[in-house]
Amino acid sequence: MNSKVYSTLYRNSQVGKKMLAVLIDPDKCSETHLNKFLPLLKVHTPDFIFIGGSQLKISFSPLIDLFKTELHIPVVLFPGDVSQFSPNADALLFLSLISGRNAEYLISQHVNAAIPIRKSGLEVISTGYMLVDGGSKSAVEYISNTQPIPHDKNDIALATALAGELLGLKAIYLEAGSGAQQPVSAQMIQHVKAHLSIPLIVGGGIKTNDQLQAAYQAGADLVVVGNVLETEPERIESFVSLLIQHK
Ligand code: 1GP
Repeated sequence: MNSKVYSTLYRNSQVGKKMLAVLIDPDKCSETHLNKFLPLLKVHTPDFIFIGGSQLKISFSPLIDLFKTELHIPVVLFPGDVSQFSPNADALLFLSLISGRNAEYLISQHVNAAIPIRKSGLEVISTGYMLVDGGSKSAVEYISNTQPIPHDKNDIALATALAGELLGLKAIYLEAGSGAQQPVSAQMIQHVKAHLSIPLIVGGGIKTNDQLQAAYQAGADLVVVGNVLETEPERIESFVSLLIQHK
């Protein structure tokens, strides 16, 4: 099976080359925003575009095609549920919400999606998705009807991430929730990273260079930023400058 995106993710994580993904939520991506954001992304280009949202029901294949053609970087699906699938993407984060105990998001959606995904030939990156308390109730928490891991329970986070790795998942995503008041703490990232052998993705509530730097220094291999760039797209310039220092 095709593993181009994962090879990059894994190789970079092994040599400590940090990566940045910009999350695009098609529901919030107006034409006006795109006209401003795309030219900036062409100059200050992240490693990946992630595309997805919690409530998305519209077809977003044209948007995937646009990012692929304009930026020449991989576009990775970051789906809120099974309906958010497009064979046009380069890869799919096949997320299992391992911090929760709701079978729907642990395995059930996956059963429904498995056959079409396999038929599509799309690269699949099985990912342990871990929701961590970000200071306010997140859309993921509400929609998935699961409880996040408390912000300071680093051992629970570590045990959950390790269980994911031992089950054969290929990456772990520590998620404070889109627009979180506080990102995942540096202590939690550090604690998980110290014992994990697979790539560590971190996202949720990262709005400043200091927060991005803290996540990288604590051990995040790939950081995902979304919300802040919807309101302040020009911030991508300083994020990418910081990223370059970690390459
Ligand atoms: C959300 O981790 C991503 O799933 C990004 O979060 O939108 O808060 O940057 P933000």
